[in-house]
Amino acid sequence: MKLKTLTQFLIEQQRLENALPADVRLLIEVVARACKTIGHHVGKGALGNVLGNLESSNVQGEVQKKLDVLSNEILLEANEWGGNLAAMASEEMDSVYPIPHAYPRGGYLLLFDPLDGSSNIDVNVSIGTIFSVLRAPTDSAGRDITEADFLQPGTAQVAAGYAVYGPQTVLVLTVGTGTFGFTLDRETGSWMLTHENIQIPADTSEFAINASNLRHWAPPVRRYIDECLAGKAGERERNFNMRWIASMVADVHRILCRGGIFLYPWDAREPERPGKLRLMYEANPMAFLVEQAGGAATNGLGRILEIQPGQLHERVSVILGSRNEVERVTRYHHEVDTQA
Ligand code: AHM
Ligand code: MG
Repeated sequence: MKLKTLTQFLIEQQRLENALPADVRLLIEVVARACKTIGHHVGKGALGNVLGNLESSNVQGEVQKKLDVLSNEILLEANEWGGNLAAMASEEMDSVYPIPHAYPRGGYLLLFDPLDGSSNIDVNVSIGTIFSVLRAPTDSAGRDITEADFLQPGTAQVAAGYAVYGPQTVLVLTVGTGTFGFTLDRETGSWMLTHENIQIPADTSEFAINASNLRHWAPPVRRYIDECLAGKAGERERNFNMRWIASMVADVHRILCRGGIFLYPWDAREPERPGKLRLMYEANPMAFLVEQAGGAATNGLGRILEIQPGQLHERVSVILGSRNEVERVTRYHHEVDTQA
């Protein structure tokens, strides 16, 4: 079987679908190349002296792993000189990273979580890179890019994707024409299209949630999971299975491959915080990929992609995956709202 390369796929998207400006195509290729480099370091593990923590912590007060910081540097260095970007933003940086004046400035903004699944880095469990591409606002030409320029809803994304560093290294991508997966051929170094037009089944009997937080969940989440756990004898009249990898990339990848629902909802541990996951470089790109694959993504009340961000590092409650299950949990939230 002759497989298409990522380059071929992107050129066809540009040519046939007229879906992709040339500079976005080049930008995606650069991100994909950076992911290959990150995957290479991840693969070396202890041999590359890349495991363990640094003394520093990031803007959200989380301990930084060596690989978090290295991955961030790899993405910045790969993307700063190409002329396609006006600025970047990352989970690992307090504020925006403008393109240095030494390089030409382009019309796009890149956001990323350089290495998602931090708690799995040192234990050889799948981790990944998540990214999102936005247009720089037209009125930003000729002035410095600010954080406010990034605060666009997920519906404005031009492209989004993730790379998962697991038994295989896989890149999953959308430019708004469906969701496509590419496996890295480790011998030739090429990304090959192996998952064409991914579709998430609308129904599922598999859920993913960190059940250790059960006592802190809101009633609609508790109700949904209780009903799943009741199995065949309960309201749902079927048995459910549970998976929790604690790397969103790996959990979402499984859902894209075989369906399922992923929940990282608001909980009462830190009630003022809307959730753990970050809207702009975790939830939005994943929601775009999932919707493009026929799934759904909400914060319990509405579409994640329609949320107007107020801050770069804003957090959000996340419920995504198989459409009918996501709609059910969302309905449970609305029922509580209308009863209140
Ligand atoms: P990170 O960006 O610091 O790695 O945190 C995000 C990760 C997600 O990949 C994953 O779904 C979640 O945190 C797991 O959280 P928990 O350890 O609470 O189960
Ligand atoms: Mg993350």
